[in-house]
Amino acid sequence: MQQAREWIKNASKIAVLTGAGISAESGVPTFRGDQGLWKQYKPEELATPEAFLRDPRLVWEWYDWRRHSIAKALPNPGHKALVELECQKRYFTLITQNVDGLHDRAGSGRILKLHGDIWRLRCLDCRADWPDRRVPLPKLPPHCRCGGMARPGVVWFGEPLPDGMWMEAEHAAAAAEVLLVIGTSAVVYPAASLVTLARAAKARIIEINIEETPISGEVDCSLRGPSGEILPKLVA
Ligand code: BJW
Ligand code: ZN
Repeated sequence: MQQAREWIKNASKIAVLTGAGISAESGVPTFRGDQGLWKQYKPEELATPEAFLRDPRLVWEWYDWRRHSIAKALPNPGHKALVELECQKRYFTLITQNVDGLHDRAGSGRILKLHGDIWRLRCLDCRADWPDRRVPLPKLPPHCRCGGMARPGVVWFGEPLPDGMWMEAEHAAAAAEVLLVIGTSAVVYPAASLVTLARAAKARIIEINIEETPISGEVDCSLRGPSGEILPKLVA
């Protein structure tokens, strides 16, 4: 912990990669693990473009339910510690796999949302993209002004990440002196490859997770525990 604090204190360029675990203490379920969403729901039935085309209403019911539970959640001390860190550093990039919007609500500035945003909708016909925070949505599936069907503004398996965002994330990871990897199982690509990229560029890598992950063996420091407790201590 002391060593990690020193690395963070002395670095001017920091990149952070977060995953579902950072929102776990806000009451938002993670995907994998015993309490994870994928225990109850199969990814290929809900989080792929094929699943959506097969049964848009079913997929929308799942997202509407998740929007409902996320709307009640509040940012936790882990999200807030990252806002504090952003204020301290000249070069700071927050890269998240999360779609829940809790980093925004905590007050983080620029956020690279690799997997999109559950609070945005996108038209399948005209490609319009707009925010919609209504919970529940009045009609499922929701529609665009043009009459086309809308989909959640998230990235499903097999889909590319939002235009340009991946390049920015790669650039930040390669330029960082320290990469913090928080609350992610690090099994979803290309997000997980940022760790390898930062490592090749000689960044110090600090992992915060309650469990061991596939990257635990290749990081410089693996802090085992809840991010809502560890991050405030690391940043203070
Ligand atoms: C705590 C904690 C606490 C708990 N404190 N910690 C290379 C190799 C192999 C496969 C691929 C590859 N490249 C691409 C692929 C395919 C695929 C992929 O990665 N598959 C693997 C799973 C096998 N990737 C893709 O398809 C991606 N697209 C792509 O590559 O496109 C290429 C392309 C280019 C051009 C044209 C076409 C295509 C897209 C991936 C999209 C992922 N989408 C999801 C759903 C988002 C929408 C939604 O929310 O519904 O994103 S899947 C899901 O997993 C979600 C998450 O962001 C993502 C990662 O999960 P995360 O955040 O790591 O959560 P968990 O639950 O796994 O882990 C939580 C962790 O927290 C655990 O470790 C806990 O221990 C910990 N924790 N409490 C600290 N309090
Ligand atoms: Zn439209």
